[in-house]
Amino acid sequence: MAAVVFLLVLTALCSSTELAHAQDEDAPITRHYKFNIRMKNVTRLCVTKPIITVNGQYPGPRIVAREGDRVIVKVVNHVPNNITIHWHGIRQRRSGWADGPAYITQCPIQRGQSYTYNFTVTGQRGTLFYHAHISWIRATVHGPIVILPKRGVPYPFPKPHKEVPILFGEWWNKDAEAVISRALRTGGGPNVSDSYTINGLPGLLYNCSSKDTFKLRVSPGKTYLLRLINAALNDELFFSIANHTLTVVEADAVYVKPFQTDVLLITPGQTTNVLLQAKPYSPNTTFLMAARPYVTGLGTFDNSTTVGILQYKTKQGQSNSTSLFNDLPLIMPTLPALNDTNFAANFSSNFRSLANSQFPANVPRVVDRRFFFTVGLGSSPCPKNQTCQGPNGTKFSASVNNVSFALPATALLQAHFSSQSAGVYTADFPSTPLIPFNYTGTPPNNTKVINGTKVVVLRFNTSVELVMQDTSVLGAEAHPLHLHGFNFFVVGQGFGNYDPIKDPANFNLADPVERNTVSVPSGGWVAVRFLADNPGVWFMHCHFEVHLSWGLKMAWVVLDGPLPNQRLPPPPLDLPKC
Ligand SMILES: *[C@@H]1O[C@H](CO)[C@@H](O)[C@H](O)[C@H]1NC(C)=O
Ligand SMILES: *[C@@H]1O[C@H](CO)[C@@H](O)[C@H](O)[C@H]1NC(C)=O
Ligand SMILES: *[C@@H]1O[C@H](CO)[C@@H](O)[C@H](O)[C@H]1NC(C)=O
Ligand SMILES: *[C@@H]1O[C@H](CO)[C@@H](O)[C@H](O)[C@H]1NC(C)=O
Ligand SMILES: *[C@@H]1O[C@H](CO)[C@@H](O)[C@H](O)[C@H]1NC(C)=O
Ligand SMILES: *[C@@H]1O[C@H](CO)[C@@H](O)[C@H](O)[C@H]1NC(C)=O
Ligand SMILES: *[C@@H]1O[C@H](CO)[C@@H](O)[C@H](O)[C@H]1NC(C)=O
Ligand SMILES: *[C@@H]1O[C@H](CO)[C@@H](O)[C@H](O)[C@H]1NC(C)=O
Ligand SMILES: *[C@@H]1O[C@H](CO)[C@@H](O)[C@H](O)[C@H]1NC(C)=O
Ligand SMILES: *[C@@H]1O[C@H](CO)[C@@H](O)[C@H](O)[C@H]1NC(C)=O
Ligand SMILES: *[C@@H]1O[C@H](CO)[C@@H](O)[C@H](O)[C@H]1NC(C)=O
Ligand SMILES: *[C@@H]1O[C@H](CO)[C@@H](O)[C@H](O)[C@H]1NC(C)=O
Ligand SMILES: [Cu+2]
Repeated sequence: MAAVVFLLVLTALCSSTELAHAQDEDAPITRHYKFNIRMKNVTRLCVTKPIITVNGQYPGPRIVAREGDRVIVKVVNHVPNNITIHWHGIRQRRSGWADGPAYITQCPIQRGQSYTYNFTVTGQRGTLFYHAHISWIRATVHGPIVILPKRGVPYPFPKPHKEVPILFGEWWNKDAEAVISRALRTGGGPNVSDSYTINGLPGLLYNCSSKDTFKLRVSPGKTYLLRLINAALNDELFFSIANHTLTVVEADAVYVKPFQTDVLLITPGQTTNVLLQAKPYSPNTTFLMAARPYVTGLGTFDNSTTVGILQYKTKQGQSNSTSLFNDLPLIMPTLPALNDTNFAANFSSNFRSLANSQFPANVPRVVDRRFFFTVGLGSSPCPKNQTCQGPNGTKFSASVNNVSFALPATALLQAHFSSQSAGVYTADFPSTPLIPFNYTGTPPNNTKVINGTKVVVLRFNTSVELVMQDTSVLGAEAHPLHLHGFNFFVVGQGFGNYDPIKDPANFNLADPVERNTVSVPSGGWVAVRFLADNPGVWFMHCHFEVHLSWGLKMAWVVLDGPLPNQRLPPPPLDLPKC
């Protein structure tokens, strides 16, 4: 048993050494990967089930690139399910055809088909991840993207001894596709997951799981860069390592002003790089790292805790423990209460851009267009001949400005590119709520959402200010909103209803954090700015998969600019058809 885990760790260490020595060229290079999407039987919590994987691996293999490199990934689908892969956080400058969300930028790759994603990694460095972007298949189809700085360009923090991706995930004993399809049929909430995972392993607090525990072995005195990725479907997670303070240095592949913390909060869709400084000696102790959710919504949730082990090597490089963990005391970290919204607000306010000459914060100063979007849950009527398990016998729904987004039968980007939007989408997505109300107070009694495939059309280089306001229609709840194709600057956040007169005075336009996913606070709002300088169709959605399924999503269409290098090139020849 111990040997299995040991091997896993060895593999991780070997590949992180490779990171440092793999390439000798200075110029950007092209990196080729092949993803065979296939079924694999995997056992967790004593349940064996076939899951959809990349190359038989769960989590999937790591993609490594240097800033400036081109990445080419040929995806071959060997499973009955339709597949697409999204390179979460990659800017995809003028390569929207490679972004991946199903029916937004491409039709799915069907069984027996393949599609080659082709993009460059420009102006980003740090950690991102890839995941399937259709239905709930990302539950098992995801993996790290490691973006190293250009050769010869150091990190703006001490060089770590080793780099270790740490992916958080969510495991269902049942097939996750069956879980969401049942929920959509009945209108009720989906079954919650059976465990959280660290690098695919639930950890020793779950039944039948002690051998499936992630183990990180460190040498005294060394510094480690942990590349944290929240690939869970429906839960923000607190994370902490017992008796170790972590230094946050990067978020969503953008460096931040370093700050120290004992506990992190990371939403689905976010990535965070932290430095772990190992103690100068080898303590006679085994430390646990743990993650469990931060939850604000109504309803049931998976309140369990996943743990991994931090173990010190001795001077000789041996572990001071012959077996996995049983002969040294285990210390568990302390995590905030499951509903600690004050922690969430304070923690997120610590993130600041470096905003120096090498890494400036190019915050749009002048705003061309302002948008105010409500985000939250609602309900839609139960079909006449059915009984529904959503609120008061209705079906759960979720919306932006009361529009629950309906996926089209063909991809929006193709319709836009070929000027054939008629019958696919309409350009009348509301800029503000059609019926204003007290968003965080007692909701009006008609909360039924409308369905539609509506987009906002932006001219090239429009600078956008977007305020996203949580609603308490079905109870206040935090929502991690993710924008494709851009990073945005998080210029403000607060509780209650956004005040367009008073709140902008407090906006941070000097060093706001730049990221691709931000949590709209529970019962509050967040303001972001971005420059629409990337032509294409860009999805924006809640990164809670259940809310995405219920319609908390919309799309921005960014038109071509006047110059040749401001236009979206034509689609690749192998782009899948619907
Ligand atoms: C998974 O296991 C089942 C039962 O042993 C077997 O029938 C099936 O072929 C296996 N699937 C894969 C993908 O290995
Ligand atoms: C990737 O895209 C670049 C730029 O458009 C092109 O030159 C190259 O041939 C493409 N490679 C593949 C394998 O499609
Ligand atoms: C870990 O932290 C606890 C609580 O702060 C402290 O009592 C204990 O001595 C520490 N143990 C080690 C090995 O650092
Ligand atoms: C988690 O939820 C279960 C079932 O609702 C409950 O019995 C248990 O006390 C909860 N655990 C924690 C740590 O909140
Ligand atoms: C483990 O640590 C103890 C004291 O910390 C030391 O006496 C012992 O020799 C160590 N064992 C190994 C295998 O290094
Ligand atoms: C290390 O911990 C073990 C288990 O708690 C204990 O038996 C042993 O005496 C400790 N060694 C030292 C040097 O503290
Ligand atoms: C958090 O949960 C605790 C225990 O369930 C409860 O007493 C407290 O009121 C909750 N706090 C908030 C802010 O909801
Ligand atoms: C419910 O009604 C719809 C059309 O209104 C029909 O397509 C469907 O088959 C009916 N379902 C049942 C279970 O009767
Ligand atoms: C359900 O109906 C009851 C009584 O009509 C009402 O008080 C309650 O607010 C409703 N709940 C929701 C979630 O609509
Ligand atoms: C909105 O509702 C909240 C909570 O009930 C209340 O405190 C606030 O005064 C209301 N705001 C307005 C503008 O009515
Ligand atoms: C809904 O709101 C209207 C207007 O505020 C009110 O007249 C009506 O009684 C409400 N209906 C219910 C079921 O609460
Ligand atoms: C796969 O996608 C195609 C094209 O959109 C669609 O016609 C087909 O029904 C889908 N198949 C499955 C199994 O979802
Ligand atoms: Cu949400």
